[in-house]
Amino acid sequence: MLELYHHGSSVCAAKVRLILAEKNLEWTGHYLDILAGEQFNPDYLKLNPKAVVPTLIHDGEVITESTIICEYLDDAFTGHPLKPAEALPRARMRYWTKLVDEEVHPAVRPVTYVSTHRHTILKRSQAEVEEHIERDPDPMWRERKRGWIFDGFDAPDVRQAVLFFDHLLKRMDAILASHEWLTGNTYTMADSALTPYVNRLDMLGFADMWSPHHHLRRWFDQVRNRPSFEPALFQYLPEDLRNDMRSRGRQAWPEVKKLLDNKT
Ligand SMILES: N[C@@H](CCC(=O)N[C@@H](CS)C(=O)NCC(=O)O)C(=O)O
Repeated sequence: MLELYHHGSSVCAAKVRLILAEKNLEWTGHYLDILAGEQFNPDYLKLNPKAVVPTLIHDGEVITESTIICEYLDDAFTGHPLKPAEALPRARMRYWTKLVDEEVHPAVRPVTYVSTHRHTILKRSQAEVEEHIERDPDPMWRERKRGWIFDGFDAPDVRQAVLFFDHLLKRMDAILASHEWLTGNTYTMADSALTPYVNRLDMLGFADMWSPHHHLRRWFDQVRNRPSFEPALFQYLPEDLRNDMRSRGRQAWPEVKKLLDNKT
């Protein structure tokens, strides 16, 4: 039995839901409202001491870290393979999944918080906001989160994150100019790993960031047309949160544009 602790707007959880859908696997969900702080509940911390989603439970065994979960699901179950069989394309696939873990995900958090999540969190009292921040077990993320919530676009790491995405989208476009998918001619875990991040920018109304990149636009259309996309990205995202992210994102776009226009 597969159980997934997840949240509707979590890019990392969406990455895992994409693999589950691509492999046609049955699973049971445990929905944690990460904006309300349910990831900090002591019982959940026993499963995932970093207080983040997703967490997979397979027949009672706990597996954390979204990229590891995705590889595990591909290794443990038959069905559509999402890792290339040959060594070179497999290495290329891992280049992208490593990039997602080390650079793309740390950049999406500030962009998402300052554009939308901070507004939801700031509806609480000052003491409740402080408590929410203090409950994050990771001191580095705790301090960065404090900046995103209280300082918004003035937080020191936001500009760097926006410029990172600008650069990433160009790199993806250049690769996709000569391949149908990120690692070659077949859809792999590299494509599913990047999908929630491009979709995040799209949902926030930042698609102008890649309007000149037509290879990337073609890739995103292909990704969106896969049967896995809608259930993995939107089925678990509550309508009010989706609308909130969309409208807050639209309001944030001029700030993002300003950062893009003043790159140096
Ligand atoms: N490296 C972790 C990162 C997980 C992560 O950052 N999850 C976010 C959602 S995408 C989260 O749970 N955030 C909780 C919070 O912001 O307090 C993974 O890949 O699983």
